[in-house]
Amino acid sequence: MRQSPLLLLLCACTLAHPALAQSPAPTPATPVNLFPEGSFETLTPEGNPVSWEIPHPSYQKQLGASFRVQVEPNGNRFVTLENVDSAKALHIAAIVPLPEGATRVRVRFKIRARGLFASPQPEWSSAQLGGNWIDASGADLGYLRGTQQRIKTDVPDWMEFEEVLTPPAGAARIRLQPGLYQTTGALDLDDIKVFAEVGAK
Ligand SMILES: [Ca+2]
Repeated sequence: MRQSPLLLLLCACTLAHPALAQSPAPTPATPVNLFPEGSFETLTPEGNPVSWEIPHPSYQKQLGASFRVQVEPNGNRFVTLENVDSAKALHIAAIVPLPEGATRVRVRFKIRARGLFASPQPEWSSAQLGGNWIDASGADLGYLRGTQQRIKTDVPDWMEFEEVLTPPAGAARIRLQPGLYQTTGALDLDDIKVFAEVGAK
């Protein structure tokens, strides 16, 4: 069977330039959010946000606390944590892998809070994003210092925060852990985004 001249030409080009077929994707001009699940728009069949660890219902019941997904009139989803015991913490958690060689990480998040009362002690009692650096083996490398805004008073309207963090040596992922720490009241969360820069010090 005879092959068409066009097909032969295409085969010849691929053989002559194998790298053309394997070229890496060009570097995007704008930073890419590494954590789209921070929008809380995608839910599991059980109705929980995808990629998030949610406090077990029995733990919520034990605390008298609650976690729920809410929907604004425009269809946007966000989550609400409500804590009634200032001796306890209520938080959700998610793991975000970092690219190899990340030298700077920016974390953005939007919150709203009402009825906050932070326990006088310990001093870190507050509503906060919180989290930890984790290495490739799963070992804890310490707090994400900078994301602990320690919000102790109400935030009536949505407010966006951004923190620029320097990963410790060996950091391969971050564990985000927003919540109410030894603080009562209600905390709304949405649009948690993570951006990483590679190479630049
Ligand atoms: Ca959302």
